[in-house]
Amino acid sequence: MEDLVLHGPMLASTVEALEKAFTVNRLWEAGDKDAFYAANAGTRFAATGHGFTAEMMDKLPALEVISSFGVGTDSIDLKAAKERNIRVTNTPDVLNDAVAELAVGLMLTLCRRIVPAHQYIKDGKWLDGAYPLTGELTGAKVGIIGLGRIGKEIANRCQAFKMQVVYHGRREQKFQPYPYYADLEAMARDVDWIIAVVPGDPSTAGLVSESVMKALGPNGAIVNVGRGSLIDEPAMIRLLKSGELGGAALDVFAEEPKMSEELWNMDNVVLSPHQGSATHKTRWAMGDLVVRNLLAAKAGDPLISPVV
Ligand code: A2R
Repeated sequence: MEDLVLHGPMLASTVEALEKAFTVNRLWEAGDKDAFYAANAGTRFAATGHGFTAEMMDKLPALEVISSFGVGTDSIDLKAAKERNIRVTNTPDVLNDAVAELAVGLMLTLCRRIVPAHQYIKDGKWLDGAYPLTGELTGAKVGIIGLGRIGKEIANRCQAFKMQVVYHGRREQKFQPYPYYADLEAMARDVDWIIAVVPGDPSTAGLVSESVMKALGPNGAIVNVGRGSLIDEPAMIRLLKSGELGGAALDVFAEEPKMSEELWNMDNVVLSPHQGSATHKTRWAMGDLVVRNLLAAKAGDPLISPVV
């Protein structure tokens, strides 16, 4: 059977499917890494949910395809792959609904103060009086940064909540029904919520800057389901503390799983441990796409979802 390098652990269903077509060689389990790479010098295929460096590519000189689990490819050295004629695939679309529902869930949780209200009951405080009034999503304006595959699903769900949807990206999408802002700061000034869902790459690093968050202001809040690198995190923490930014609901962090512990105890913050696509159904579908890309590569058929 054809060999395959598996970088790190994957879902049991994915590994099971891989093992039907490949001899799966587990990199993370190898005690002697040099011996592992030497034994896989002729291996053409790899699967990963943990990125892929240029150094790894150099150690696998026959590599033709890396099939990556996830839509974001920021942990894979795409430039190095291109230079070495290695194709890379990802798992777009199958996770749109799961990420979109978490984005809206985080926004709702922050807006209606669901976490502190839950704690209020557990602390026995309801017996002494009603919980304070909260904000409401109905009629509020939300600006989506990145009206892509996931962004459009978020927009659909925000409309179901009777919100006004606008968006920012590098270019206007003429056939979308939502108003476009070329200037992110101008959008931030006009909206109550920002939801960020762009890829993590040099062009998006720090896109949600201190000035954007100041423009969003004390009555505004940011939701991030893209990558931690999109937000200037130290500035965000400062602004949340001073009240110059109203709130934040975050599924991703610059140095995750680490983050400033200051975020843990803020009442105007909701935290989630990178759960966007983390449902049984979606993770199964992502794994299935990882496998289907590799089967296509092995058969010499066109790749299903190539990135490069
Ligand atoms: O800029 P455009 O018109 O190409 O729109 C893309 C937008 N985008 C940006 N917006 C502003 N400044 C940038 N430098 C920039 N770079 C990209 O992000 C597009 O609307 C959106 C990305 O959409 P998709 O490529 O369809 O990605 P998808 O599947 O929605 O996933 C987005 C990200 C992943 O890369 C992961 O980091 C995370 O969400 O799960």
